This record gives sequence, C-alpha cells and structure tokens, in this order.
Amino acid sequence: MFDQNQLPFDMVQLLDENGNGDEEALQQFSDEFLVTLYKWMRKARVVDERLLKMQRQGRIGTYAPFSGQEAAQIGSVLALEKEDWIFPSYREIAACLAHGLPLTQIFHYVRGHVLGGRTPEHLNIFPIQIIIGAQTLHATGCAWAAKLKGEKQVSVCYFGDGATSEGDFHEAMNFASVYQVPVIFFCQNNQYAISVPVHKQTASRTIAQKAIAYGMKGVLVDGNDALAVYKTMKEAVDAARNGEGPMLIEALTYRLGPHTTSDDPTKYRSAEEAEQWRRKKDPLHRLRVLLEKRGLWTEEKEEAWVAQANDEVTAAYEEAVAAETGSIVDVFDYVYGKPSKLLQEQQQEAARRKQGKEVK
Ligand SMILES: Cc1ncc(C[n+]2csc(CCOP(=O)(O)OP(=O)(O)O)c2C)c(N)n1
Ligand SMILES: [Mg+2]
Repeated sequence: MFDQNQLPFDMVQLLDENGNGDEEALQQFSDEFLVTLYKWMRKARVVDERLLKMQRQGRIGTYAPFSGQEAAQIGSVLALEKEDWIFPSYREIAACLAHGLPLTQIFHYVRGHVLGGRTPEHLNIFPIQIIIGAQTLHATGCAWAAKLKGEKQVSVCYFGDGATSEGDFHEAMNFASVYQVPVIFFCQNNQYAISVPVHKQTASRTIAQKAIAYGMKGVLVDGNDALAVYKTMKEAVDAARNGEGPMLIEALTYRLGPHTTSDDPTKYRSAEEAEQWRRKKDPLHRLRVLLEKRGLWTEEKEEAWVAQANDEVTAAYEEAVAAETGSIVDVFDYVYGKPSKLLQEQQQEAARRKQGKEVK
C-alpha cells in the first residue's frame, strides 16, 4: 500500500512554542528585524480585535478575523520587496497592511465603501478576493506577465486550506509550473474551511506534498513561527526571482476566532482544542519570549506599541467615516480599465435613476 508518511515533509521550525531555538540559527536575525516583526504582529492583533468589536457595535459589516495567523501573514510578507505582488483573500488583512495598504483602506473595505475594492495605484496588492481559490489563477497570470515582460517582480498568492479543494488551485499550480513563472502559493492551513476540518477536505497528509504532482517544490512550515515563515518565504522568493519557478508553501496555523462574525466555532470544534492553541501556541508569545531574552521587550514598550496601534485604528476609522458615502454610479468605474459599451449604458442609467429621472 502507498505510504505517504514516507514523503519528506518535515515541518520547518526555528522557534518552538516556548520561544527557544538553535542559537546559531537565530543569530541570523538582527535585533532591529525582530522588533519590526514583533511590532507588526502586535499591531495586527490590535487591529483584528478592534475590528471584531466594531462589528459587534454595528460600525462595520461582516468581518473575518485572523488572530492566531499573524506570524504566517507578517512573517511571509516582510520577506517581499515592495514591488512584488500579493493576492489576498478576506483573511489576509495583516499581510495587506504590512505590504503598505493604509488602514483607512481596510475600513473602506469592511464598511462596504466602493473605495475598499480599489487599491491605491502605487501598491501592488490585488483587491481582496472572496471567491475561494480564484486569486490563484490571477497570481499565476500576473507572474506569467512579469516573466514575459522580463520584470523581476514575484507574485505571492495567499489562500486557505479549503481553497486547495477548488479546481482553480490545481489549474493555477499546473500552469505556473509548466511555464515556470515566478509565483509563490502560500497556503495558510488554519485547519478549517468554515466548519469543515482539513481531513474531510483532502486525503493528503500535508498540503505541501501536493506540489510534487505539479513538478514544483513544496515546503511545510510552522505557521505560528514567524522566523521560520520569513526564512522559508525569503528562500522561495529569491529562487523565483532568480528564474527557478514557482513553489508551494504550507504554513500550519490556527484561527483563534470564528470564521466570520456570523459563525459560532463552538458548534464544530472543542473548547480544549481552541484553548490549547490560544495558550500554548500563540505566535506572538513565542516571539516575545525571544525578544525578552535579547533585552528588546518590556511591559512599558508593549503598552506603548499597543497604544500607538489603537490610536492609528481610531484615526483611520474616523477618516473613513468622514469620506463621502459614494453611490451606485461609482461602482462601474473600477471594474475594467476601459468600460464596455454595455457597462457605460448601465452607468448612465444608474445616474439617471439617481437623479430621479424617468428611465425609458
Ligand atoms: C467558490 C466559493 N465557494 C464557497 C464559498 C463560501 N466560503 C467562504 S469562506 C469558505 C471557506 C474557505 O476556507 P479556507 O480556504 O480554508 O480559508 P479560511 O476561511 O479558513 O481562511 C467558503 C467555503 C466562497 N466564498 N467561494
Ligand atoms: Mg482554512
């Protein structure tokens, strides 16, 4: 019988759950880098907790929290150059922020403002994708374009474990490898697709091993270890930029909160399971222990970082609320670079309706 345990997919880890690791391997990370990484993760946690509260207060719409997945997102995105493209799903708010998306833009998105779907020109961040797996194809296409144009940008596609059950994922992986394009498929395996656990979605022992079928490299990394994620992503991006083709990274992690604010996770996972990840495997905790050991962390610093992040959230929220509401007429503007005749007609009709004129 085929024994998939023979497949060489050990999990890459540099920092264990208690913040310990091989001293020599950890030396490669400067104090400055560790503080930057931690501050981003701390800020992301504050943003997530505030957004969750704001949804409960009715200030924003349905929201998909990402707490628990900060190391996977920040660790991976900090390994990129600013001109590299990212293709986020609804879960990747932290990655978007660390790749330059202003917080105000996030508020536009969660408040359903038309601007929320429109990334500022100078940022290489695709609009947040809700259709599971669809962005994998966009990422492969973008990477192919970069290759044809002789540009050095790498495309990084973020998606969940559930997305690997979609045809799009397999088509994107296949063509990425056939054409040897510079794309990294970064799967945050948070072990659930809403209420469906990963073992009910796939018979593979790991998601990383799916890379083999497409002739590309796959790596399994501890997604709650920000340093291991950073190192794995850096190697993948350097290789892709160097013309060595695509790669699949599986970051094993856990979402501490509900799938979205409409979900009740107690219906499908045990309190002990969630508690174990919250207490023992929190990605912020293990990095903080390392910072403390290097004399880079104190309670006062932590309080200042949290206060600063809270102030930024408040300011961004107020800015977003002050923006003009926008109207149905605007939504036609950002669909295509050059709108089709049909869309133009629809937009004109919407404008006439808005002015209260009779529509023939
Ligand atoms: C094509 C498609 N099918 C179904 C849905 C409904 N849906 C929204 S989120 C989700 C689960 C996705 O799970 P996963 O890919 O693991 O990402 P996670 O939410 O865990 O980050 C599903 C099925 C959708 N948005 N798109
Ligand atoms: Mg998932």
